[in-house]
Amino acid sequence: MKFYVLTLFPEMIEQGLGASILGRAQERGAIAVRTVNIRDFSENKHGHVDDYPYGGGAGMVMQPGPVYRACEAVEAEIGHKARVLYMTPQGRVFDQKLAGELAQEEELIFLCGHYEGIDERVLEQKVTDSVSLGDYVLTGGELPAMVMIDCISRLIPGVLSNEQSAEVESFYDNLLEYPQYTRPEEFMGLRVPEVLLSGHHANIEKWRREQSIRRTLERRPDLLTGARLSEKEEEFLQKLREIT
Ligand code: 4G0
Repeated sequence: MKFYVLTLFPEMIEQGLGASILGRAQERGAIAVRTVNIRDFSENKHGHVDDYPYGGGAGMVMQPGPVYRACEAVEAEIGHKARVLYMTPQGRVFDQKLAGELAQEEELIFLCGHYEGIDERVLEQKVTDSVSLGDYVLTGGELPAMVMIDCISRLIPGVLSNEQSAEVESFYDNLLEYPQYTRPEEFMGLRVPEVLLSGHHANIEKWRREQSIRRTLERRPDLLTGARLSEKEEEFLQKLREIT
């Protein structure tokens, strides 16, 4: 997968995605991240890429020209159509399902806006998907783009090790993760649940599933409608619902 990021702050993207698992994935060639500085496509002698909003109002708006030319440059390099994702609070809310869909693409182009947004006309011309991370406003689209690239990358073969890959499954069940424990066996008087020390793998598996169900009911009951539970697990959930 090749990610292109159109931004006024390429260092932010390079720094953010250059460390840890995604940094190593780039070194291995499992993913590639190419930043494109929108400012390089300014035709203004000062390198300006923003101006006052027509009709008045607070803040500045990114001009269409530099964004259009930056996008054309990337499209020319790719040589075929690619999805252009615009990070905006007004977009479709990003989730694991959309991540899975986007992970099937060969290239993705991320457009990061700043100021009060980008001139609507270039968005009409170039954006295929407006995407939001949630109902809050940030200073720019860079952090949302990095979140999405992280989430999509871990679905791409060769990014996670085999050991890490097992965890990819968890969210697909629509259940939250069970609690984890490591040494010491007792911390501030709190013991690790006895079943985890038993070595009885079937019991451990059952306990973990039940913890996941309990936790999802308590914290994210909305997820449970999409969870695939066995008959026994449905009974367990019914019991929990009777108590609370
Ligand atoms: C476009 C995305 C970009 C328009 C971007 C702001 C939050 C998200 C930006 C605006 C962002 C998100 C209209 C404020 C940059 N903030 N929730 N900031 N407006 O995904």
